[in-house]
Amino acid sequence: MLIGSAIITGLVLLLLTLAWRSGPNRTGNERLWIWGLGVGFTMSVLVVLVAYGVWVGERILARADGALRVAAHAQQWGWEFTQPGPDGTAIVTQGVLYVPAGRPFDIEITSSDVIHSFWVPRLGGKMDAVPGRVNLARLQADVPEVLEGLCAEFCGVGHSAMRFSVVVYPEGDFPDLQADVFGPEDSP
Ligand SMILES: [Cu+2]
Repeated sequence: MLIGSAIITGLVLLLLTLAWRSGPNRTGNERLWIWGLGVGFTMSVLVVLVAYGVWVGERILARADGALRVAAHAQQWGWEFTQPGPDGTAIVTQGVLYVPAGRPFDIEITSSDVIHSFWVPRLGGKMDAVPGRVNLARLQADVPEVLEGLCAEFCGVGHSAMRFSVVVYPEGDFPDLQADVFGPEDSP
């Protein structure tokens, strides 16, 4: 973003200099620069950025295609997760979410007290946990690993300790249930 904005700023300054020097009687070449780059280039960049933003936003919308469903319940100051366990039936865990690798899942995000926010930076897609509402996000973890997640909305004195881990396991090979991988003691 820094490089892109530096290039665009440089172009704008160049166009400004051209316009400043030429006065009201512009040559065809200068018109090309001012309209082609000043307007055409800017609009093209904006359209590409907006299209990319819409595409990224669409990807984290839940769809009715039978994807795996899990749930995240936030409260001051911790996370409780509901997900399919080793034998496929639902289990409830504290601070650790288990999801299979390479398969999209929809996560229902709720809160029982104040507004929190579910965020696993490596998976993208940050979603608020709002009392009385169920927010849905679609996520996918591609390879088996353990990811760190956190509350991304200040929610009181225990906010910084409101971390959790996401254990991504190979499909069909549920790992041993474990305690918090990223517990409060790991918080900065
Ligand atoms: Cu918080």
